[in-house]
Amino acid sequence: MTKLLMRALAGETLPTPPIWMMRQAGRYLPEYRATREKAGDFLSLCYTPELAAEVTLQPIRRFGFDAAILFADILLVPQALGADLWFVKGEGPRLSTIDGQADFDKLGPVDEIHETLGPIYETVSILSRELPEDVPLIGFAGAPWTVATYMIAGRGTPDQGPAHALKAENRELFAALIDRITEATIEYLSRQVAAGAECVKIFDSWAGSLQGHDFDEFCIGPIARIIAELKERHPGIPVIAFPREAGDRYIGFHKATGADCVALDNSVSAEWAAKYVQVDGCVQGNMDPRHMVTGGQALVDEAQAITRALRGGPHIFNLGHGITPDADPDNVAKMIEAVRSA
Ligand code: 1CP
Repeated sequence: MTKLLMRALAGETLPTPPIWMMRQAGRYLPEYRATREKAGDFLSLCYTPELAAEVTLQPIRRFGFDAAILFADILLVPQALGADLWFVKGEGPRLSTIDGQADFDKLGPVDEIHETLGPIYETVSILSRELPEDVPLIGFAGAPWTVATYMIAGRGTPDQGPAHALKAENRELFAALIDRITEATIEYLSRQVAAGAECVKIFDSWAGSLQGHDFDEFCIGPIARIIAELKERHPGIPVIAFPREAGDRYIGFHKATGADCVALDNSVSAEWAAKYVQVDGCVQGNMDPRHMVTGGQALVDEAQAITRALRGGPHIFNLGHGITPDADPDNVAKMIEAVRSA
């Protein structure tokens, strides 16, 4: 198999890890900004298959990454369930909020999400035709907890306060919301795989704000359910799970969820992850995205240190979180060169 990413996901230890980058299609690239301009706004870009496929391909052409990630957003699932969604320039996403039962009751049924999400499956099928032979496509969705935090608050929050409040006030309603998102996510990812995604990633960006039993119930539980159902429907489909800032809860995360690969944020060291997480399977990560802004020898040293620390087992090189709009594209090329020559 020539696809390095698929080999790492299958548990192979490789001399050079496959490389891709969270938010690799994004505002740090002039060609992305040009296509985005053409699309008008961010959501139009997500829902126009030819343009979404184009921005997915741009970083592959420019840098020769070992994987492509579908251009879309985790907030399309709430929108498909009936939430209002819009983006405020310079600020970020806004959604209608969920304060109680009445708001929950307004959400639509899971089997209607495809009416909204159809263009996304079309983007996947364009990409599965147009990507180079050796570059697999990663489909993705947000994990139920992270998606719920946006649906409840109606926006990104520093501490996910509104979601924690609803969980404390009405745990039954909160659990019903998590279930609805879980079921929608299974259908959404399953369609992405049917359309040609060769791997899927589940982003639990706010996993780190769940503790103890809540982490088991609302991070591990829904992710394990999604993975089990996907593997039942699509035997062998590899899954990457990203419980960002999970800290010591990264330990055992492969086994607890059935994920083939666990993605690490940059708050844990690569040495620690090699010892406690990579023993259970493939890991992905985990360079601080700030190096893509600051560059220099520190970038090279850090990229090589991570590569060497995780060389004893299956590893996919990535950042610990998304690349930021102020990053310099030359630093991306420098990172790839550093990893491949480590
Ligand atoms: O103006 C723009 O171009 C919008 C910026 C942008 C982009 C490029 C947003 C808005 N979403 C995306 C694409 C995106 N989002 C991808 C595409 C594939 C890639 O290149 O990686 C992916 C995988 C996501 C996932 C996503 N969206 C996450 C999970 C990963 C993470 O970064 O933690 C989250 C939390 C979102 C919500 C979201 N969408 C956009 C923004 C600015 C945010 C964060 C909002 C907040 O918390 O304040």
